[in-house]
Amino acid sequence: MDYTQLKQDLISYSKEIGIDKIGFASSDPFTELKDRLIRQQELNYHSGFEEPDIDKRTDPARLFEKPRSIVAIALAYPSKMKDHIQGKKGERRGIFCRASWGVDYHILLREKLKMLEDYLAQRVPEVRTLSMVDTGELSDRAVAERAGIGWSAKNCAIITPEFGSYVYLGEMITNIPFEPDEPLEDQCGSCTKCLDICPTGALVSGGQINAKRCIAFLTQTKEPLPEEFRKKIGNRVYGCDSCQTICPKNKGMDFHLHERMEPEPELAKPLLTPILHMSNRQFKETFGHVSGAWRGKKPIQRNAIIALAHFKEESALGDLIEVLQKDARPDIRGIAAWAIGKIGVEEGYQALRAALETESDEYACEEIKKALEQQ
Ligand code: B12
Ligand code: SF4
Ligand code: SF4
Repeated sequence: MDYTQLKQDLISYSKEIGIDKIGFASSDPFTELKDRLIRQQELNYHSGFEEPDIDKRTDPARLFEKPRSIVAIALAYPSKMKDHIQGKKGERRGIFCRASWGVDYHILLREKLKMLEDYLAQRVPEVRTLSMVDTGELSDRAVAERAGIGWSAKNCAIITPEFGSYVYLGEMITNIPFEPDEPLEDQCGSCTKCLDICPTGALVSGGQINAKRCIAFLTQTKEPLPEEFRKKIGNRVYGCDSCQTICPKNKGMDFHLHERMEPEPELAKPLLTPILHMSNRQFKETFGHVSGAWRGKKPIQRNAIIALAHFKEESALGDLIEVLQKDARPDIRGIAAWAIGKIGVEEGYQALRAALETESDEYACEEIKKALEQQ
């Protein structure tokens, strides 16, 4: 079998099916990454969302019998909305990060990888493949870096020269000995814009994140959000793009190459107040197809409450009071109390005083008391 020709044919096929960038890497263990992951865990800088078994994460041979190569792919996503909508007083809006615009990227990349798998199966009867996107064991970024898709930047992202960092990544382990591509040169140079802008100081040094301080992580937690982060979240209801939007390498990068990645403005920048009262079913029907829905409605509702406080949105006071009085979840009642305190009007304080009489949950009571102290 002429594997050089097969590689060229696979590259051509990938273009035909709308894969924006493809690269080839060896399937050797990721030893540098292993040390890095251990260190991140020791520092408690990891998110907890990633596969916990570091050996599996860093040795493809633990996942796949006799691997010979990894094929990495990238799909570029839009950074600007065509029909931009702006929130205003009385109609405040939240914002989902760009990686949650359009149809869930896991679905789109898995479809492309399946097409590559099928193509290889037609050409090489004995081929074996194992594909993954985000939720798999491997570090998608480490694979992409090794395969020459982009460089590993100070904001932690893989930045491609062609599409900036606005790319989703995925990969396929194979038993075919494809010739590996060369990694790219780091092009960050002396720039530190991403580190400087990060609202929470999560980028502790170039290429090193404390995920526990990253807003992208914090917007996805289901636990009560520590006070120090509430102001910093602003109106982000899911994810954070600040270290990417500031990046000079992303200047002018806005690609609309995949119809299903186009954001629906009403979902990407949703009205905040209606989110507060959504049932599970309504939430699923509205947001179920976007990647930002994977943690369910609770974190999004909590973030929507924080966003209303950020705007000091008086028109939402009645809705927040209703949450304070009726929501079954104590931490949601607690955050509503905090938001009512931030809006800071007498009607809100009255509701807080009344709630304190009836509230039985310790956390919610604490939040109500703290909110009342701000009077
Ligand atoms: C856990 C996770 C998170 C966590 C932690 C993020 C992080 N930086 O580690 C949280 C929830 C915070 C998060 C946020 C985001 N995420 Co995320 N996330 C992941 C996930 C599941 C695992 C990442 C991981 O293992 N991190 C651990 C670190 C230590 O390793 P790594 O970044 O994977 O690998 C690099 C480092 O190890 C570094 N490294 C290794 N050794 C050394 C040594 C030195 C000295 C240095 C400097 C660096 C270094 O090089 C590797 C290659 O870049 C991946 C999917 C996957 N399976 O890989 C998606 C993934 C990384 N996320 C992605 C995206 C889009 C995001 C967000 C942009 C979403 C958003 N807008 O809110 C933000 C970006 C935040 C940021 N600045 O990184 C994309 C990245 C695409 C790209 N172009 O890079 C991925 C690849 C998903 C995908 N398949 O497309 N994410
Ligand atoms: S995503 Fe936001 S919070 Fe996280 S590192 Fe980037 S700028 Fe900081
Ligand atoms: S902002 Fe500057 S340092 Fe940060 S990733 Fe972009 S080029 Fe690199």
